[in-house]
Amino acid sequence: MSANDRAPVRTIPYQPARVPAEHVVERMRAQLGVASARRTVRQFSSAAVPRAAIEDAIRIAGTAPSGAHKQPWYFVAIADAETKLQVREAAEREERAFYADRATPEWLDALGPLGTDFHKEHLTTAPWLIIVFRRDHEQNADGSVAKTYYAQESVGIAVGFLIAALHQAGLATLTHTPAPMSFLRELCGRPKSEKPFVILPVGYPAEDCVVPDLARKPLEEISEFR
Ligand code: IYR
Repeated sequence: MSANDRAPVRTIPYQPARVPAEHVVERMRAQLGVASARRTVRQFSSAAVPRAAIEDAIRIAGTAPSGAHKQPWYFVAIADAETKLQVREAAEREERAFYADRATPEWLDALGPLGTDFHKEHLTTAPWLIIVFRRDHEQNADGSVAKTYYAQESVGIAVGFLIAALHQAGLATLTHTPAPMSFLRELCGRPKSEKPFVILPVGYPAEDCVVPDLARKPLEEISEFR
């Protein structure tokens, strides 16, 4: 079937309440305050976080825009202690090799000030691990294969939504990408058509949590207006 033969999508009205311009400015300033307070955390409390909150966070991630509306993401949320330990052991195996051999001297130099190493305690301490997969294609109901488009970009945006939602609800995350991550596919029983994208440990920061005293680039350095 060619694109021309397909019925156009049904449309529905979209008229959200209009926010006056001065309120847009105020609201954005308030959001800047919230976003600026977010920090990536490496020390998590083991205090429980209700599953309902994680479910809604994933629903929020699932509202992200995606190429051809293919929604090329899949989330595996893990609270089970034994499974978290398996993820940790496998991740630490990869990370040990990364720090010992795989990382270039330049990369190790860039990571030096952050003080990271192969120990990944957060993978067992955080009450939840959300493992995000990128779907490169999907099976249609009739068994045929449907490609996804801009999957990398789409999943990146969805993870942005997810991190922001978790933060706004009072939870902390760490964007963790052990390399390679293919062990996550086997561990989570996901198909070859899905590629692990990131692990997000989720929970409250530990009581004694500290973060590096880093500054964010100012507006002038990250943008220009014409
Ligand atoms: N994946 C490793 C290394 C690492 C890489 C980057 I780029 C970081 O910003 C932080 C860590 C690890 O998690 O330790």
